Amino acid sequence: MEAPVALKLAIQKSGRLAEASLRLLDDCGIRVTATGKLKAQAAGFPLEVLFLRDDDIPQYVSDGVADIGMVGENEIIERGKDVSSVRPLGFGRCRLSLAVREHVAYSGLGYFQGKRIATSYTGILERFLAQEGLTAEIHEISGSVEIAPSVGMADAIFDIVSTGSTLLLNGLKEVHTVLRSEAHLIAHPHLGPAQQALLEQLAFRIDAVSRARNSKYILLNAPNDRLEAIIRIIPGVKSPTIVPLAQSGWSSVHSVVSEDDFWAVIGDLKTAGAEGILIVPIEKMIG
Ligand code: PRT
Ligand code: ZN
Repeated sequence: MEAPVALKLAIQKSGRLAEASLRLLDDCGIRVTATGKLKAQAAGFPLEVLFLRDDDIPQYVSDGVADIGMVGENEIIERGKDVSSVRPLGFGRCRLSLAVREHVAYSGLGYFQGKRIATSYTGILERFLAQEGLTAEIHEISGSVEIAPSVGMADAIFDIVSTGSTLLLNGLKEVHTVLRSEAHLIAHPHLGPAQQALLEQLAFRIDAVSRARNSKYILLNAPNDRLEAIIRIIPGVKSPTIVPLAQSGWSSVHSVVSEDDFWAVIGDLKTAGAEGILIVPIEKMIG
């Protein structure tokens, strides 16, 4: 008998994307027990999970050893492998930036002409310098790039920055952002029909989770003569639900607000006369 088809997903074994990748699967109803082994069979979806170094994920997916993967855009672009991006995943956000020693009087990208720059992202840096018409000496190092200037190995670094505290601790300042990155779901460019169908089911679940993560359910009470103003502030997915309260002349309004403009919306609602505002997380949100 033929083995049932399972989609092979590559995720980071350990590191900054590992936990968030497993949490996303879990929110999609897919349970994976990370046993420290190379592979695991998931429950809740026909999925086989491969645990790899993030650097290797684009290669495994482009070779078809894995059908799909979760990996940072920085690695996808740096590796230059033939993979298609299916979705941004909303975690692992960072930027790839140029940084110089803090006392340098930096006046623009011309500073880097002829300088020594340490990085693990030689491909992205080379392309960026060429595009800016600059020539610099690129020193490839695989870890602790931020110490290169203080040990005299480089004048500047090109590295991943998130909060900026690593730069600060090493006496460096960020002067130019080259790329903003987040984790993406990637796929082998020529999946078979069974794999493609499974990928679509998985992407559907991921969309429902992403939408829910970016939204909050909001409930509030308001006098009926304020309802029009309030509905203008929280139009909802289709339109808000309005339920009369036991107290005459008052209603309860239910709607959905986006995480991004959440605090601004709350302020506007209070000004418009809303009371008893309740904010509730949404578990899943289907299109
Ligand atoms: O072992 P493996 O090769 O799998 O892991 P890794 O050590 O290469 O990667 P890892 O786990 O550090 O990062 C995996 C991915 O997370 C990266 O490719 C990025 O897409 C993303 N990401 C998000 C980050 C950061 N934020 C981040 N802050 N990757 C690295 N950093 C490092 C950065 O290199 C620097 O040393 O954190 C430091 C800077 O952080 P701040 O907050 O001090 O600015
Ligand atoms: Zn890595």
